[in-house]
Amino acid sequence: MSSASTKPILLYTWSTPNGYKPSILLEELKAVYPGFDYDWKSIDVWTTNEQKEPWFLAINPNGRIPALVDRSRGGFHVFESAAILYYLERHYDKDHKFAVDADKDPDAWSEIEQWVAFVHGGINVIQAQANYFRHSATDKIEYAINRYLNETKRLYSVLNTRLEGREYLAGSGKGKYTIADINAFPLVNVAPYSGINSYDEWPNLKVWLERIRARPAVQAGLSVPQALSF
Ligand SMILES: N[C@@H](CCC(=O)N[C@@H](CS)C(=O)NCC(=O)O)C(=O)O
Repeated sequence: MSSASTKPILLYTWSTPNGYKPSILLEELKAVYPGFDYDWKSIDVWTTNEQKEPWFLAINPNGRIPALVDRSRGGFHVFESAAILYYLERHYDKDHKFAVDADKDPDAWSEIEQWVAFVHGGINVIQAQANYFRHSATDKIEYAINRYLNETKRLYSVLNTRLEGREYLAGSGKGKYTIADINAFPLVNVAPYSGINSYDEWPNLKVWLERIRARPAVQAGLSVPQALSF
């Protein structure tokens, strides 16, 4: 990556579900808006702890990935994966390909916000705890492992119910592929790492997952900085 890059967005990321949310949307934007492109910088949050260095804390005071700098808007900083999706949508998706026009269709926009909030405040947090107690905690606390695993499953059931007769989480009719789906997909996609070995109890969610996985931009986004294997 050249320091003289003319690409508007510089994304700081790593191969995790939260990191993949913006890289998927950026790849989707690249696919539909000729000339749009972005740079990314890998922050290895597992081994380097670069995310806790002062230069990075100036971008994200929470010291976590993802975060971005918008060179075309005076170096404006954005952190929190869901906020990044909203930001990119507002400034780089002028035709509302991955959302709706909030002024023209405020209820459809509200639905997007609701499903983003449900995942950001729910699955994001709970599944992270499921992962922590399963993989990282030095004490294997059965109660905590089961509590967060079961709560993750309950939240998946809410998504599954929402997806009954629908293809996507928000939008009228069968729904429209939006940032609500992009925000949820990378988490559901790593369910096996969280101790969920089969999606069979959520048939609507399973089909939704496959539908989104099949998108070329999603596959491209899942390889920034690299594909996750576990
Ligand atoms: N709520 C934040 C969560 C970000 C987060 O937890 N990032 C993890 C990787 S998925 C991280 O940077 N961990 C390194 C650390 O905690 O130091 C978001 O949605 O952006």
